[in-house]
Amino acid sequence: MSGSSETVARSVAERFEQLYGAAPDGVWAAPGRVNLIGEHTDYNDGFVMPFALPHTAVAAVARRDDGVLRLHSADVEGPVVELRTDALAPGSDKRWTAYPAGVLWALREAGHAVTGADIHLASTVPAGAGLSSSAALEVVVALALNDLFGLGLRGWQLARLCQRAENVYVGAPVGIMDQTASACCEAGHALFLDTRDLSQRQIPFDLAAEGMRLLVVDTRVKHSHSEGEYGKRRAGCEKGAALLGVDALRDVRYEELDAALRRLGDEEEVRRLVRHVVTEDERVERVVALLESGDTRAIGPVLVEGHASLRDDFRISCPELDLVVDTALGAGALGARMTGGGFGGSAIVLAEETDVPAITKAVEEAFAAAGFKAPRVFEAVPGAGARRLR
Ligand code: GAF
Repeated sequence: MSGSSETVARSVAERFEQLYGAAPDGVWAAPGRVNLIGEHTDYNDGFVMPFALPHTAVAAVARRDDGVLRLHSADVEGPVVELRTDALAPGSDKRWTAYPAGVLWALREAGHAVTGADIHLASTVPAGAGLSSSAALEVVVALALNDLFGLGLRGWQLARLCQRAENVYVGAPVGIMDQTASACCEAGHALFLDTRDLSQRQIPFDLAAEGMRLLVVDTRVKHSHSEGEYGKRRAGCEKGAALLGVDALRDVRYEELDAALRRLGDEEEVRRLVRHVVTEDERVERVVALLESGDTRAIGPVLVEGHASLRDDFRISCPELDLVVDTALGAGALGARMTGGGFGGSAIVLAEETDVPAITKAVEEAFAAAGFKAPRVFEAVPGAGARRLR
């Protein structure tokens, strides 16, 4: 699926009509995201700074009023799946359909009279690459249902419901960053988000105007949040907050970090998790300040610090991600780090435009020499958040 959004909307609508025998009521799109900085801070009530990718999940949708939900995806083999809205139950579905069905369940559970839908989905967000393909699916369905049933919910409210769908219906203990990024990002900007109250600031982020580029390197090592490691990190952070007597690690001030770590005594693993989260929140604030003062190149070393913290303290990197970062820096990148949940997925590289070919070549050669699968490298320009296409 590629082309202008009008072409994409038309082809997704045509496929809908073939599947369901009538035109959809509309077509919507929601993007995947890259996180510039602020990793594993969102479930600690902290700060994040994602931006939207041009890659989107697109949904053609028609409203139904008979309690039936029909789902089809261009990206998964198989026929239309038919479910009853009143039979949707958390944990009952282990397929891709749990994401869109979970959104409908969450809306109904929150008291919204959503009485069914026919949905056809198609996505260009790479799956399992740490670029929020699941959140894009959730948000596009939430936005479509919001419009078709006249719910009047704002982007951040849809994000909360999508997070609930993923936490409870799908069973993945994710934070709120990805859904909010998909729902609320704006083209040409990164989103500075306080995940405690979802207050936000759009920060202009136009690297091309300053002769720089941001590359995404998908290592093609697949990751999944429903597997245990993400949940273990989250539980460790919650334990740290409880031991320190705060609601969330966001409440541990950076200036008081050393004292807090001393209070954790011999809880070595918890100390490492706490140190990552508290220093990462500080790094987000530093990046915001640098971008707002026009010192964009200076964010490079902050990204590198973030990677080291995720690798050494949070321990969620992997050899492929480390190789991207080390190779890119060796080939002249301004900064680089893993992005997203970790254990695979993607890294980002900040570079002078003129250095991009040499860095890309160096990374590809390093992967080949290490015997790793060839990575997928592309440039990321901040795109628009979720929207109606037609
Ligand atoms: C994943 C989760 F879905 C997010 O909520 C966030 O925790 C991220 O990992 C790490 O920053 O993308």
